[in-house]
Amino acid sequence: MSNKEIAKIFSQLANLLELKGENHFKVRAYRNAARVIDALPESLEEMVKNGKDLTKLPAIGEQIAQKIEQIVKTGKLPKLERLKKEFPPALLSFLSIEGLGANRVKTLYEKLHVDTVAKLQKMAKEHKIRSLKGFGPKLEEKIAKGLKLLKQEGIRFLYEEAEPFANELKEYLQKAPGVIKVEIAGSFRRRKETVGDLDILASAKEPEIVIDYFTKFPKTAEVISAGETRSTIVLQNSLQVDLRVVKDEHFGSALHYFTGSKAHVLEIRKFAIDMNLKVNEYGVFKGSHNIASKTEEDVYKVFGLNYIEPEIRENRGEIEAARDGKLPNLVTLNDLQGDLHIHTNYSDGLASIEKMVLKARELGHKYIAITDHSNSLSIVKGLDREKIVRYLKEIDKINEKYDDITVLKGMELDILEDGSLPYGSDILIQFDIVLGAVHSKFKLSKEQETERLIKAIKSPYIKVISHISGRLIGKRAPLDLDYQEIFKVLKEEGKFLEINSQPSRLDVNDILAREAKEMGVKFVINSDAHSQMQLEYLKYGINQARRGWLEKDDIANTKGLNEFLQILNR
Ligand code: DGT
Ligand code: CA
Ligand code: CA
Repeated sequence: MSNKEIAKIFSQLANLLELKGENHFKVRAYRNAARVIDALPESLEEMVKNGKDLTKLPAIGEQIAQKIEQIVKTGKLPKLERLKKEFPPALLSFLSIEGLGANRVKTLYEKLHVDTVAKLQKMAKEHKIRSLKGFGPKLEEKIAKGLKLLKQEGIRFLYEEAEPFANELKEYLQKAPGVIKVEIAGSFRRRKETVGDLDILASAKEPEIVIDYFTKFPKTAEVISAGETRSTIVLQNSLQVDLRVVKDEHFGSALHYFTGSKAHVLEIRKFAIDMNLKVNEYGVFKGSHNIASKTEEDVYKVFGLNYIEPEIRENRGEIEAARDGKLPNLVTLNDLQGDLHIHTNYSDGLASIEKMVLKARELGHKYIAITDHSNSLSIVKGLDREKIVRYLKEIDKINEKYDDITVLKGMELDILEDGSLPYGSDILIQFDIVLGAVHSKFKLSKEQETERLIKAIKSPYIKVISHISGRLIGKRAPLDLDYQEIFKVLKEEGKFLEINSQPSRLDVNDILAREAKEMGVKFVINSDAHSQMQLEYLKYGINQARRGWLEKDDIANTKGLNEFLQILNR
């Protein structure tokens, strides 16, 4: 069981106890434990197996340690199972709606008997929520909006949530008797930020044996169907998994079909008709003659197309580009030489500056920027000058100590409501790189928000705009901004647009990234890590960049340090 799964159990436990009205110290203890476990670099399962003392970990006491052992050994926590039976399952999902904490969810449940998404939607529509104590029209509107997001995205899994299951399933199926090839297809292979379900393709001489083995996957909660060549299961975490087993000689065309997207596959089909060919999951047919089916490369080749990477198979012009030899040469993780958005325990990160630097060196970065939050570097009534001095000195010391990595002095600066900055030039001038970000006040009009950002971009100190839309996938809608106008200014000012690699942000998204690229904007891809483990999140940012057709040259942190600093300070 992965740390992520264990963390999720504790966070659900905290939520349910809160709904129940338990002592809030207890609730907080579980929530803190979830946060620590989620960010832990070593596997808890391994630690338990090796008899390590878990209470040495931060936020893990005797009781929580016992629970962890129980989870690792049995796969579940009886206390959580019991609590889950006390509440309708929809209440847990309500908690992910912005503005709804446990108390309010409880009120909705007790006063309006709201226990399904549909009922909550109905109550919002009939304006029955606004008159509840502690609610009001604004909140009612927010709930309605949040519900919409929940329905659109909330039932989907974040790519990163699905990833460990995809890997585990692939490894498992590779051990199925008689299996030849196994590949994860569908939106997961296209590296979409969320996936509706996992689609797996395998090849074998005797599909039934593989299907039977598949339904015995240990984390299966329910077998929905198990036919001769296809099967669907639902895992314990409610992720659905479809398996198709084909003959090995059809693997390429089947992989192309099941990778999708539907729109891309349909467009290829039209392309085939124009060439008097027919295409389906078994191959490309000229009359009754199968002329391409072994590999995806073969399939594209018979159409005279260059190979199209899965990330851009969305029918957004990739087929024409493949025909005309104009496909982008997509950026890869190896191209990155630095990471410019990293938090430490100077603000809300879990590790020290040095710990983050050590991990970044391990990952092969040539340079990084430590960028703690501006408000953590201030005290209530203004700047904490002493803290800033300590912070900057510590970075100097680390630069003296390690000669194979350069640590830039950075800060993630809150852009104020009117677009001005909370610090003056006396402070800002001491920093190598300042990221501008909007963290609060998601309530201005579109024009005001756009103005706010443009004003910040024009400040000589701000070099990067971080997580521009402010969205949290499935939880908080993106800011309504005039993105084209902002991209124009970014380009004019030579400032960078961040692709934030946090799995629930992935901000800017693929579509906006491509639009910005076409307008000549340059990017940085950053982890926004709050722990050592999260430094590896860059791979998710890379996925999003690739989906946005970005190439090495579009991204400033693919350059060596000197060249990077040159373009940064141009
Ligand atoms: P998802 O699961 O919502 O994240 O998105 P996908 O793209 O994984 O879609 P899914 O799971 O419904 O189907 C997997 C692939 O199978 C899809 O990308 C293309 C192929 N496929 C499924 N249904 C159809 C269909 O009705 N027509 C065509 N042409 N292809 C289909
Ligand atoms: Ca799918
Ligand atoms: Ca599917």
